[in-house]
Amino acid sequence: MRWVVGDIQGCAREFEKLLSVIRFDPKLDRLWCLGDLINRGPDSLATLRIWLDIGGRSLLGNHEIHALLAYSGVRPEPPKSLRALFAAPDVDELMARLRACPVLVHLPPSGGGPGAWIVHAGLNPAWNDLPALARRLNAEPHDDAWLQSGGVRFATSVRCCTAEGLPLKYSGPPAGCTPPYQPWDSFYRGNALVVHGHWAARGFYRNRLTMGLDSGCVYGGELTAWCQEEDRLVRIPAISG
Ligand SMILES: [Mn+2]
Repeated sequence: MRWVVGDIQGCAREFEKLLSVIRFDPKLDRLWCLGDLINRGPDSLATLRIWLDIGGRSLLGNHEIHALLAYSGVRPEPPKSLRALFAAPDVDELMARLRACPVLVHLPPSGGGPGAWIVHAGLNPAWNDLPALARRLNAEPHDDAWLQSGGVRFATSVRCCTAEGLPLKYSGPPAGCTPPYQPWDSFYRGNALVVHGHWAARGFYRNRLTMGLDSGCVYGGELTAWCQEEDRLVRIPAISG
């Protein structure tokens, strides 16, 4: 099975619980995280260790970008919740793994389940040729300039934007996006399913062609995973304490 998992944000215990509930088998199954594996939550380092252990893959999220820029000194202070990660003996290797993550990926249809594009936050209304964009963005050198470039920033941070693709700095629920701003997905004119994370205040939702899997585990919500073959959801409540 191929599983797509929403924002974990250092919630290692819920991640472990999810893997056990879905009986994840690294020999048979594949796991794609939507980005924001780390930061904010209780244990970013353990989350990365589990992720690597099971051969997981991930998209780049805005929290990975933030961590990578802090690690290379572009941003002055590492966030507090990343101190254990930055102090790990193999931090160079862990950061290299995060830096290698792609921004936009197509999952071909599998076992009767629909194909899907996956991206951390969303798509710009101006992006018409997703295969060409994905090839170009993912193939560019993943240096600090790339992490801060327009396309990467948009795909990893948008929630609301204008029809022309001008993003609004906003993290509240969709109803708070007032014209000319709208949730980015209301401008999506493609015909393939797009699965994304990043919008905890929106929570899990599914429309005809877009689905959001960030159900705010780090805020006491749930960790949500989607099984592509069976087009099925599994939701793990946040573990308190
Ligand atoms: Mn995010």
